[in-house]
Amino acid sequence: METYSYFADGKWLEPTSGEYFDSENPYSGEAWAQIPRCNEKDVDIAVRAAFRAYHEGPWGRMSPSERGVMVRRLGDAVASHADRLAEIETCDNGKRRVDIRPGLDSWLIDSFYYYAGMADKLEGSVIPTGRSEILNYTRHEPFGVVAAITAWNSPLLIAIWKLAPALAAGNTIVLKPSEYASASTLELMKAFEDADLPTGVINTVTGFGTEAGEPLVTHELVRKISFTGSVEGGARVAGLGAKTVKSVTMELGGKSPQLVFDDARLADTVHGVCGGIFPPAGQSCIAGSRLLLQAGIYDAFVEKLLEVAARAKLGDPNAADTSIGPIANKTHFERVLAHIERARKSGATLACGGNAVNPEGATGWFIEPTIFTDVTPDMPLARDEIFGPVLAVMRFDNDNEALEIANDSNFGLAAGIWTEDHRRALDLANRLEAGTVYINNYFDACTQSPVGGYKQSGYGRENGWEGMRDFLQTKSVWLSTARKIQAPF
Ligand code: TXE
Repeated sequence: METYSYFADGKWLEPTSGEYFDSENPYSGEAWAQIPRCNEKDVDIAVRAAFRAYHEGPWGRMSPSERGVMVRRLGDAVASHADRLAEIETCDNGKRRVDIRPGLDSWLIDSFYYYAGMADKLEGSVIPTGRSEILNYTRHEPFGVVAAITAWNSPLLIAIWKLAPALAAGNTIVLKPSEYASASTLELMKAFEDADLPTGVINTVTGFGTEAGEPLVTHELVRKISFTGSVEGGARVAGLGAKTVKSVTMELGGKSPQLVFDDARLADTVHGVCGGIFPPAGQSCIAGSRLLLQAGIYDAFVEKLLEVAARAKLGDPNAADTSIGPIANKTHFERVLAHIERARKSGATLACGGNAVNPEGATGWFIEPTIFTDVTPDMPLARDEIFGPVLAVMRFDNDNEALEIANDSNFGLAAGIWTEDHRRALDLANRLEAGTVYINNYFDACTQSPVGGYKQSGYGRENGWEGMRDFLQTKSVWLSTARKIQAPF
């Protein structure tokens, strides 16, 4: 059994409570590691270390270019530790190795290189005030200590999408991964030791939302909160942060619609729709979990969909030929099964799946790819985020009806449009209430392109310039060259 420590002030520390909690491998269902159960005392150690690093250490005095070099070195460190990081993340949350490696070999490293390059390009502007004796200019400045809280479905990706811009902007950080998948983030801290960052610039505490997360987001020295998680968790954290008026970025859940029109390329679209939800076992905030089919192609599309879903091979997330891995943790496994049970009684038709299974003798938490047809927009199945391998299929007749169903949701994270009519596609892309809209593709992302939600899917953005802007605050400086100030009265 591997036993981890938490990382703060440049040191590996034991939790002040002396307590640890188990981390389970979802493929076997067995505990494989012990994780520190941090509390407010540990959080205070980490936050004060980050505060010192920002206000007293070399980090705050570094030039943007020097900081850029450091951030770039973090990317190099990830590249050289990619094997171990991927192994631990798959072990900790069951994410398929084939879904983790591409990021650790390229686009997650690009996050560090992209923002490292942006560190010395955060130009302010000179404002034309029209007053000859005034020089007014703006500066973009870091917040100071950032609290970054991540979810269990993609710990490394979510952490890196926060770390790279926040550090390049000049902030220091205290990370708290989900209690369901903390180990890969701690391994990331080990990898970062190669980069030789000043002490206290990056710190990681582990533990539960209430015991470690709340002391972190309410700490007086924390200035910025970047949260990825559920709507409930996000609303709670935003409320707590508001008490001390902290700036907050929220990446929350989704119930993203896929709109398929009768002129769509059938086989490709079925692949795109299946690929938009089943490979991560639905455990992605942008999973396309609502399928809206135009009446004319409904039956043919569902038939093809069931054929493809039936081909899915559930199994070891380390194996290259595994189509769908396990559900990341037992709590969520039971949550998804409960959603399926409710849906069975909702009047929708269970077209395939719906069961917990043990592929190849695996003893962990597996659920078959599940498709419900004859779903109506008022059913919980069409409204609630299940965050599992469950697709809700609905029917529509025309563009306006499709749009109405698609936007009839509290969520607004992503949407997919499948049609050969580019005018229709662009028109709908403008009218869909979602932070990301895909046309004849789904699920892609890159460091340069902002992601984030509309409505209860959150606010603020990650990636792109928008992702950097959220870790900066703007200052306006007024310099007067006037030789005399008039008497006020
Ligand atoms: O969320 P939770 P989960 C969403 C996804 C799903 C959820 C799953 O849609 O709904 O996340 O993640 C900490 N004070 N996304 O169940 O419970 C908790 O410890 C402080 C969206 O983990 O909200 C964990 O670290 N912290 C996403 C984190 O919050 C608290 C991508 C998330 O936990 C806390 C991935 C509290 N009161 C998943 N309560 C996207 N949009 O990008 C919990 N936490």
